[in-house]
Amino acid sequence: MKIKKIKLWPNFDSRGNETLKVGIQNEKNIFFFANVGSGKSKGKKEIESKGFNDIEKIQKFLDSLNNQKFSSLGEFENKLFELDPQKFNLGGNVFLGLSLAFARALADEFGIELWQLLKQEYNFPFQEKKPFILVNLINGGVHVENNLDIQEYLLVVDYENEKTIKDLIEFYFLLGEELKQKFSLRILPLGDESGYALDFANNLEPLVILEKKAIDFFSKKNKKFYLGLDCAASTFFHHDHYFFETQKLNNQELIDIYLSFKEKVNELYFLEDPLAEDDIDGFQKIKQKGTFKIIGDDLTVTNPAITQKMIELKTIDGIIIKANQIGSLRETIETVKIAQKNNLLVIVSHRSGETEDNFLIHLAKAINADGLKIGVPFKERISKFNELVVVYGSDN
Ligand code: 2PG
Ligand code: MG
Repeated sequence: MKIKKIKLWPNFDSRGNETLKVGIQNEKNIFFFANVGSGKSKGKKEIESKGFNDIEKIQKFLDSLNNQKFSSLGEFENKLFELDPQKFNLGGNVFLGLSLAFARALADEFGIELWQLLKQEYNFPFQEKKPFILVNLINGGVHVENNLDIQEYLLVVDYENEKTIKDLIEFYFLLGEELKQKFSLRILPLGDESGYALDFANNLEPLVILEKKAIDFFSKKNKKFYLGLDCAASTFFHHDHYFFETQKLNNQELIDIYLSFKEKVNELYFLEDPLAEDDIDGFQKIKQKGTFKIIGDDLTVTNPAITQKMIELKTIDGIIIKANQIGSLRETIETVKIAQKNNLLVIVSHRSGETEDNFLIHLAKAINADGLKIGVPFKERISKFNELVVVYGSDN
């Protein structure tokens, strides 16, 4: 495909932060876009993003790609790596955005969907597999100013079709009504991912409320659910200690708290980043218990070399895939392949600062992901759920 022109636009994410929207124009003068969001609880080894101040410099840097022809996504990515091997000039957001916009243009030329193009390009087998979805119903941590140390309280259900989303919307509102009544509130504050973001008695209370409500709701529908937490524990880890509620804890004491949660909330199953990203010893201890599925996010930052190392160190059972953590499609796929080869659960995730770009649903389908973490089916997050119906099919 011949690139006529590349253009960047200053745009904004769901938190109002700067993003750079990438457009690649083909010979028919049609632009194909990508707009990569950003995180707030970031791993230390994530690739930097670029903002508005960098537009002019990047635009000049990219001019050398105008009027060039690339026969495949792989060839185009080779060129990007040749131009900017460390992504210092483009930043992870633009580097990734370029690959995505190019992939969309190429998919259009071939008359196929983005997920089909990615599947072919990176050689993933076709599977009739639908993911489980992790729905972030109650928000805490750095995503909101309430008193919860834990960042995300996740309900996990298998995606079947649009009825799953309808159920989740109903559940979201019923939970909201319950919280209003319980805490005598007329309106509920919402967090960065539009989950409920009020103060609770402690970090356990939201889990107890969620489990009770979910048992009531999903047993009537004959549907299995699990619960999960994204603890994002690096955010409450300072000077070798965890500052959790009013306590200063070592890793064993924090692990004991998670184990005590499990005793009270039986369906608690997934723990993402339960320990800080530098606390390898803590990750090894909790994984060894075998009580939870331990998922790496800040720990692994979608980096193939780090992921390989964390597998060897026996720290994780699964991995969060956020393409912008590493900033390229190629390395994201490398990470996925390492994870799949080692039988890890692969969960594709959004960022807390999202855009209208729904590429992650296509990425999930292309790589046969086990899970998808996309917030709540409400407000700015709904478009990811709607894309799920398009990409994974509906009943109609
Ligand atoms: C996470 C995410 C997404 P952020 O920690 O998993 O829910 O948050 O994008 O702020 O890193
Ligand atoms: Mg996380």
